[in-house]
Amino acid sequence: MFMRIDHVGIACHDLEEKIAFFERTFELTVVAREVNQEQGVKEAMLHIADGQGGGSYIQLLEPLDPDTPVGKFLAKRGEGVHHVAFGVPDVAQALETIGGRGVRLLDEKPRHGSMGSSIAFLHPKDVAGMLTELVQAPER
Ligand code: CMX
Ligand code: CO
Repeated sequence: MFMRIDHVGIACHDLEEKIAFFERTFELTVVAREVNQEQGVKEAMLHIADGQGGGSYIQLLEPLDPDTPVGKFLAKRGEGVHHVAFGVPDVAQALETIGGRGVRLLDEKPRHGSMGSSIAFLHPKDVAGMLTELVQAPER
C-alpha cells in the first residue's frame, strides 16, 4: 500500500535558519516554499532523492500561529520530527482502507499539500505515537 517515504516533517521556530542549516550541513536543495493557511504553516521542501513513484524530501515547518498543529507541538515538545509522510497511489482509497482497520482519520477527505499533492493525516495515538501523513503526487 505504501510506495515509499515521501517526506519527514520537522517542526522548527525559524524556517530560514533551518533551511540554511540543512543546505550547508547535508547539501540539500530547496525545491519548493509555500504558505499553507489550511495547515497553519510556512514550509520548505528540501530534495533528497528520486525513486520509483516520486521524490523524497525533508519538509521544514514553521507555524503561522501558536494555535496551529505545529505551533502546539513546538510549545509542548520543542523542535523535532513532527510527522512521517508515506507516498500512496490514491489517498482517498488509502484512507478508506486504513480507516476500516480502526485507525482514526484526522482528515475524512484529502486536502491540499506541498507541490500540488493531495494529503491526509492519521491520528498519532493509533500509529505507535507517530503522526502519519499520506501523500498522493499530483497528476502529471
Ligand atoms: N506526533 C506525535 N504525537 C503527537 C503529535 C505529533 N506530531 N502532535 C500531538 N501529539 C500527541 C500529543 O503529545 C498528545 O498526547 P498526550 O495526550 O499523550 O500528551 C496528543 O497527541 C494530543 O495532542 P494535543 O497537543 O492535545 O493536540 P491536538 O489533539 O489538538 O492535535 C493532532 C494533535 C495530531 C490531532 C493535530 O496536530 C493534527 O490534526 N495534525 C494534522 C495536521 C498537521 O499536523 N498539519 C501540519 C503539517 C502540514 C503538512 O505536512 O503539510
Ligand atoms: Co508533511
